Formats: sequence, C-alpha cells, structure tokens
Amino acid sequence: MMHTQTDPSTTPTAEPSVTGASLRGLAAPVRQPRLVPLLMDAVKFEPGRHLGEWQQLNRDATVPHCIENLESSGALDNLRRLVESSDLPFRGLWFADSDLHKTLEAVGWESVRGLSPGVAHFVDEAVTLLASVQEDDGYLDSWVQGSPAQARWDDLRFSHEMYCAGHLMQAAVALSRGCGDRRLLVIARKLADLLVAEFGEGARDVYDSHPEVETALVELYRETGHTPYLELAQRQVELRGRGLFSGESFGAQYFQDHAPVREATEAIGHAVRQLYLAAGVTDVYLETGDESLLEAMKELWDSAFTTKTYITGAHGSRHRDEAYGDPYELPPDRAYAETCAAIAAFQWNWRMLLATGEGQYAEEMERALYNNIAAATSCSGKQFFYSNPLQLRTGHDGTTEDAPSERLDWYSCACCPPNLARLIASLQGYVATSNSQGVQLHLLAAGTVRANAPDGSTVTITVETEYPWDGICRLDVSAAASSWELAIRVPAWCDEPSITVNGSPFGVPVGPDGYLRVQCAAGEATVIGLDLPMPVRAVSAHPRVDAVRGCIALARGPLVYCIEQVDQPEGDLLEDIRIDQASLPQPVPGTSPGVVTQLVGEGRVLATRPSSLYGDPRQEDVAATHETTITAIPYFRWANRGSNAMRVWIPTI
Ligand code: FUB
Ligand code: ZN
Repeated sequence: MMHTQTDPSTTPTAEPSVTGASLRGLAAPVRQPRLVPLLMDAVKFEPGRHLGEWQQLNRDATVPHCIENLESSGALDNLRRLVESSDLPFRGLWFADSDLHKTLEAVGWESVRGLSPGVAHFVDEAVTLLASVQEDDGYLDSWVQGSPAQARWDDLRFSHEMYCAGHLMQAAVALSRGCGDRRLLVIARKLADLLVAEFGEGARDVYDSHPEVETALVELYRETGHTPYLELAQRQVELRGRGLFSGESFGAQYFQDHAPVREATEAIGHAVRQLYLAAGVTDVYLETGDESLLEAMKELWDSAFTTKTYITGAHGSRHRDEAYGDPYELPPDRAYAETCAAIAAFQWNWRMLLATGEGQYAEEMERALYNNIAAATSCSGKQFFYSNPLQLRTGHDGTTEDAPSERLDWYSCACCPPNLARLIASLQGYVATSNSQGVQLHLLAAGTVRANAPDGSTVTITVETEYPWDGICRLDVSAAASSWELAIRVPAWCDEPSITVNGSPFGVPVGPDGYLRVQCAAGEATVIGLDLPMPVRAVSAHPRVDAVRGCIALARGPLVYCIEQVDQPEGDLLEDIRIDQASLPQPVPGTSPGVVTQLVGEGRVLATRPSSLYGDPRQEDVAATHETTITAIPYFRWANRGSNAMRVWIPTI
C-alpha cells in the first residue's frame, strides 16, 4: 500500500473535486465526425460471457495486480522520494511514471462501474502524491525531478517527459469521464498549461521523440474545451519530421522523424511510436478537419495493414528497435509483436473508424482484440506477454524478458500490463456508435447497448450471443418514436451470413463498407437474427511472406488457432507436424483452460532425414512418417499450461 498520508482535501483544486461524471465516449470528437462514440455507461457486457468475463477478470485480477506492482517496482517510491516519504533510490526505467498513469487510467475507466474501497483509496493516495510532487509551475516527472544532472526538456530524444505527461492527461480524462473525480484533471491541466507555455506557438519548435502526448492533448481538449491543448497537439504533429532525432543511435526513422507526417506514409521504425503518432494525427484530423492529414493516415494504414500486420493483429516484426520490418517481413518465430503495439493499433483504428465509418477499421480492431491483445494476458489475469511470437520452437531459450516462453508477472519495462488494463477497462466504449442515421454496432458481444435514436428517443439493443465462440446472435431492439437505422458490421471472415428481421429472411446485402443496414420502423420493436457460420478456415499468407510459405493458419470466426506441443500425441514433435488443407481439424468442446472450442483432426508427422542440416532437396524419411491427430486451441489461450512449443502457421502436406 502507499505510505503518503496527506489529506486529499488539501489537494489544490481549481474545480470542485468530485462532480458529475462526464461519461464522454472514447475519443468523442467535439467536431462532428462520421460516427459518434456512445457514453461510457451506454454499453454493458453480459457477465459470464466472453467480453464480460474478460472485463471482470481485468477488474478483479489485472488492475489490482498492476497496483501491487507499482509498489514493488518502485514506481510509487520514485515519486515519494521527492517529497521525502521514501529514502530509496530511483528504481525502474526513467519513464516508470507512465506505469502509474496508465494504471490510474484503467481505474478511471473502471470507475464507471464503481470502485472498491481499496482501489478508491489507491486513487486518493496517488492523486495526493502527484499533487505534492508537482512543482508550482506544473512540472511533474519523477525521473527528471529526482536527477540533479538532468535538466527539464533537455533530452527529448530519450527522456519521455511528454510521453509521461500524456499518460497523466489520459488518466485524468478517464477519472473525469468515469466518476467525475477531477482532482487529477487539475494536475494534468497545470502540466498541460506548462507544455503550452514551453512548446506552444512562438515557443520552442521541438517535440517528444515518443508520440503519445498528441492524442492525450486532444482528449484533454475534448474534456475541458480548452483550445490551446488542441493547438499544441496540432503543432506537435506539424513539427514532426524535421530530423531533430536523426544521427547518433537509432536514426530518424526509428522516431518517425525522417519526414513530415503527410509524407511519412510507410509504417516504419518503432512500432508503438508509429501507431501512437498515427492515433494522434487522426485525433487532430477529427478536430480540425484537415483532410490532408486523413489522406496521409489512409496511406499509412495501407502500408501497415496490407503489408506489415500479423494474422493475429500484431505489429512490429523486429526485436531490434522494437520495429516494423520491410513489407511482408513477418517471421512468426522472430515476431516481436509488442502488446502495446496491438493496443495502439486498436486505438488508431477506432479513430479511423470514427473519421470514415468504414468497417475495415473495426475489422482490424476485432482481429487484434481477440488474438494478439487477448493472448497477452494469462487465464489468471496476472501474467503477461510483452512480445507475442506466432511460433515458439522446441528448445527455445526463454530466459530473457525479450522472448520468454511463458507470460511473466511483470517486466523491467512494464509498459504492456497497465496498457492492457486501461484498454480492457474501457472496452465497452468501443462496441457501438451513433449518428444522424441511427446506431452502428461494430463489435458483436453479449450485453446491452443504450443509445439515442436520431429522434432523440432512447433505444436499447440487447445482444444475446456466445461470440466469438459461436456466430449465432439475437438482437432485441426496442422501439423509437420515428424510424431509424441499425447498422451491424458483418465480419469479413463470414462468407454466408444469414439474417432475419422479425422472423423473416432479410434480403438486403451487406454494404461495401461491411455493414448490414436494418431500418427499424417507428414505434415498433425489432428482433434481428444473425447467423454467422463459423466453419474452420485454412488461411494462407500473401505469397511474399516468405517466412510462412507452404503453411496455413487455422481460423474459426474471429479466432486464430495454434497448435501447442502439450496437446499433440507423445513423440510427435511440433516442428514435424503437417496438415492436409483438404481435411481440416473440426470443432469440438475444449479441454484446456479457457478454451470453449478446440479443433481436432488428422495430420501427419513427416520426419525429414536428420543426418545433416543442409543437403540436396530433402525427401521425407518414409519410415518415420505416420498419421497423427492434431489438436489446435485458440492462439490467445496458448502458454497457459507451462512452457510449450507452439505454432500458428502449420506446414501443409
Ligand atoms: O518507450 C516507452 C515504451 O517502452 C514503448 O512504447 C515500448 O515499446 C517500450 O519500449
Ligand atoms: Zn509495451
């Protein structure tokens, strides 16, 4: 627990400490976008169903685990030592403040559903501590404040000062939206005001090497209505690309500083930085309407999502520099695929969806959510992957944090666990939107959606489904006074959706944007039946992805499957297993933790002659070849039964 005992009521506040929650939706633009996010309490997941369970696990296990690790990692003591309530040296990485801020953001989103006394106490103490550490002019960064040799803003290449400030702002926004606690918002605004003074128009022409503050400033603007925050975000975006961070180590591309954002349309460099920057640029577009920014983001998106994204929704194929590789450079075993990158991609796609209304962005959100992002957390909710390979070889050296064989409790660079916590705590906010036509459902999940129909009346959509395990959905839609449109995204993986409206087949095809549009008649409730058949699919990669040529991946619905050594018959080495794409494993009830449906079918074990590593084109050793049974589980559940070889891409016979 935290040791600071300052009375929270002494926290300087320019606004009442707790007033009504704004409940403003995620990235809900002030300027009218194509789609408007719903309020944060508008969607409720059904407890015990997939997303409801995940959100509950996050609340019960992941968030408390993050809070405990803020204590043990030193992130809280790093602040305490500045107000003499800890005599320990600084611990962790220089941007460890961001671990606290992201955890506070998670708690802020959780507060929509109410906070336990223990978590509320954590917020009180953390906010009090941050207020007491903040300098009179608003500056707040425990690393710089505690390092006499380190001058403020002197090393924006590495210091992460604005990155940490951005995460603080996002935490403050979440608490304000979630429960109306505006104490952290006062602190965040003081810091943001300082940033405006130091880096706003007419001040220094510099920017942080790690994007994050851009999107945070825009959200802070949305929450406060204070335009200098938006202007600073815009200025940061406009300044970027002048080579401030070229030379020395890493190089300009790593920092996305090699070209102005309108010209830098290839996804490149450090993946998380690239994707946070893209989210920030899109946010600036959403508030300014500068079409040239949106055009650049569309080009960047094409680069990232048509040539550099793993089938699991992961980004960043190089361990070195945590970076994107060249187009189609997507090795499964050497995938870096940082959890934060998938989260950043999810957040960027949300903004692109708001900007355009096009389903391809929601499609990528779904891919990342159910695969890479889900895989990052263990069934217990307390262990995490930072890198998310798509193959782990027999004999893998899992002794480094860089590529462990199993999820770890925490990391010396702990960016990913609290990032997961903040995303899952806010997940319901990504399910649906509304606009002048009606309501749009982007993610199918059991629960209820409450939204305003265009005539202002409240409509409720109750979704009954076992998605992502089953594609049958029933939507009970309440009546509005006037007619309105319900748009439902039909996932692109589904070739033959069948739809009924009030029991009759619905003949309108899915639109080119991926949405099915049902006109709900005035004064009438509507029942929509959606059957999205989920046959097992054999997915192959673009032929230029050399690393998985000759392989297929198994998928069912939105879930990508993998084979794990523990499930295969004894003696069948995972690397030797082959699959026949004409005879795919079929769904059966799952037998391992958290697996509702696994796939079982025939395969073959093809041992090649083991005499040498290289030689003439190989033939299989017929004597060592035998038929076998393959069992596949969803990728997101791998590594929940100890250390195991695993692969997503399976060589075909
Ligand atoms: O630099 C801050 C965070 O740490 C990055 O976003 C992650 O990739 C990790 O390097
Ligand atoms: Zn991370």
